[in-house]
Amino acid sequence: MPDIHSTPTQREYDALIIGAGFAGMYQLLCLRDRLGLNVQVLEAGKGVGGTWYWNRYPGARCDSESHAYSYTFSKELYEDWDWSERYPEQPEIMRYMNHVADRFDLRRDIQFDTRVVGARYNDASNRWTVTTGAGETLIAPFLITAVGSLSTANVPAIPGLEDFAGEWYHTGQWPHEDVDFAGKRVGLVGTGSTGIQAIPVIAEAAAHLTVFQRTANYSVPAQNAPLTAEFKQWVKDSHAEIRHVTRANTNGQAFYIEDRSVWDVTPEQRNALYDAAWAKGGLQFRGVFRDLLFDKAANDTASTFLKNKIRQIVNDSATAELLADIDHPYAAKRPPIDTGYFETFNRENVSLVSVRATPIERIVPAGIRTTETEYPLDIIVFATGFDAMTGPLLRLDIRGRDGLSLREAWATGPRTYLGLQVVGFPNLFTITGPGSPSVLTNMPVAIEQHVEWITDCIAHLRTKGATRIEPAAEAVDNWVAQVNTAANATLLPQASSSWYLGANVPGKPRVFMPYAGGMARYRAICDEVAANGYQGFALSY
Ligand code: N01
Repeated sequence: MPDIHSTPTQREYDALIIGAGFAGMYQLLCLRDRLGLNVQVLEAGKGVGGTWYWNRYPGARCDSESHAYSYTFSKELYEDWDWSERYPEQPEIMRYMNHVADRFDLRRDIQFDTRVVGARYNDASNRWTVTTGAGETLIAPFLITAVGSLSTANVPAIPGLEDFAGEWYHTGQWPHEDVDFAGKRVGLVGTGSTGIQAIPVIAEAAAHLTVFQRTANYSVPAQNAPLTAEFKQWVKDSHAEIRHVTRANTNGQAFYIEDRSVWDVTPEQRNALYDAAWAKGGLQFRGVFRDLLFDKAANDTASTFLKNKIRQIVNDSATAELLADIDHPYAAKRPPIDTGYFETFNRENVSLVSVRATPIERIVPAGIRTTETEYPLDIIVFATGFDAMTGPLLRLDIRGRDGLSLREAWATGPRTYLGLQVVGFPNLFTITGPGSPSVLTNMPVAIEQHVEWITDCIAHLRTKGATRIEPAAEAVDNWVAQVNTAANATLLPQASSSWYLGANVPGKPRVFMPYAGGMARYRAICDEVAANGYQGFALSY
């Protein structure tokens, strides 16, 4: 029975943050503990973790190395935490994030189980009103989205899904209970980083696994392993050095791209370098030569090496050819790394279907039907990625001045200044928003940079007595042009099916969304903008 004394709740804060992943947790800490603001975080999940809270599919593991995939803002936190493996598994990342939440007493200002369904800016009061799914309203002058770039699941609209008699899952909305694959015929759609992580693990558990591949993909072995005591000690002793490297390079990783061209070495030396990088494993493969992402002929040498590896590993030549039939330059799509991916296709219980050659026609109660045949299945796993970068923001139904919706403002693609702010949406900050390096980097590094910049900006506004910040239209035009120039200087736009371009979501504008000019350059631009009195932004008093 409803309480007759209850009134609609309307709570006021200095700042509201949406999301309690890496970004929201650190933003809370900065605004609350460093600036002394009254802050509320709203989080849809029942716990902290953000993207990692939902992405708990079999084999989920970070592709950045653990010593780089950490907060670095606190030396004590960095030195106290022990990662167990070279690449942390999802449960270990969740333990880390819960440890951070406890250590900094963050939970008391996070409201869990709360999905934001709308945010409106009121020009007269210069306040944001945020509405939750339960009908609460919260008000604050500053609204900060910390919703991640890869958090809106892309479930393909394949006809017949609702009729499927078995179970189906999307990797980005994985249930918290175990999914039992034993004795089951499983179909997995998608061979991006997620599918490539999940396929070997599901293949071990299932009676049979059918992989439905649309675009073949490169992959380099992760060479994951438990960390030795010696390495762990080195990490603890090297906080300053690791923090410096991750902040000084282009991709936020703990390694530099070699300052060496593909054409500086002989073909034999080149292959030896690729072999060594393959044996070492991981995303460093991209760093063997500086021109891999800029010179197509240079990239072809890496591409040929990697396709030959597939042919060496996979026994069945027809399957090997399907897997090696890759249509884009190496690393023009986010390069996956794996543990036994190509080897999995040598198992008796695994088969590969090219849905490029024989597209999926529909899902039927018994399984998946392609133009060629029907595949009987008990479970379908969609490893079909995300409505990346813009999806998590657009689903919040954000409306700025005069009711302008973000969806309208971005009808032809995202338009931001530095990936941080949007014209018509004063005092809204988008952590790792489109137009910032975000997904082209190691995310915690991009997050720390954005959070610290936003914190300094809000501190500056308060010191100066300014109440409102919004980018100038000209600054946005100029930044959008710089984002395009940076992308066009690379091979990245050549991967026509890439989610960087929004190509994986039907009807989404084809715009290269992240800033490809490198994390170090981007940081320098942001620092300069701030040093010049927030150049390109209009401050009102
Ligand atoms: O998603 P994806 P993901 N029918 O979009 C296919 C990060 N990540 O979840 O290429 C058939 O890359 C699609 O085919 P195509 C990482 O940044 C990080 O794998 O569109 N197939 C593709 O093969 C990564 O890049 C970690 O032709 C369909 C696949 O599904 C990002 O997340 C770990 C289809 C989707 O690949 C996204 O990776 C894992 C359809 N209708 C992921 N629709 C870390 O380590 C889509 N596909 C931190």
